[in-house]
Amino acid sequence: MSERERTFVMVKPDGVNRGLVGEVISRLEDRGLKLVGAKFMQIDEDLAHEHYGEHEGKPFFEGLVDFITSDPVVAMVWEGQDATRQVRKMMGETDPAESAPGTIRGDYGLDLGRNVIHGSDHEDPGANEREISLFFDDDELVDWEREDETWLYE
Ligand code: IDP
Ligand code: MG
Repeated sequence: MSERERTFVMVKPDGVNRGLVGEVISRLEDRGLKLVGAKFMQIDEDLAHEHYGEHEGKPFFEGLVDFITSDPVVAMVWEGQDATRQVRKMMGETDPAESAPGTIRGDYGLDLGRNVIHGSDHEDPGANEREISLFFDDDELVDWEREDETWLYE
């Protein structure tokens, strides 16, 4: 059985401007994931470079940094069984045009550069922990038990 773990999720500036923050949170909550940290913030240039460091040098990198720093985001940490992989499944593919209806990107996006949500890559070991610590101090994360947790897990 998969471990309960924490993953980093962010509603990007397009999602914030389009009023999709509540929708994203609702979907993750309804699935049974537990919110343990959240921050409404604007990302500065340095943080953008660190967060997207793996893409530095790629043709879309500067545009990506401009976009992600352009307006506020909602940075969050969600906890649950196999959380990183499950959130990625709920997000869809990187390109909304290739994302199945029913996924967040498949329901709310059309363009690769405006794909509403970020989630840690489950295929990149340690990406979740690395991204969480980039955006949150330990004392900004809350250990708590959801009232329905005993009904979510066997
Ligand atoms: P992911 O967000 O699904 O993990 P990554 O490959 O890590 O996808 O790329 C990070 C972000 O960079 C994407 O979510 C998207 O916003 C942007 N991006 C990736 N590839 C392209 C591209 O070819 N053109 C424009 N933007 C891109
Ligand atoms: Mg990625």
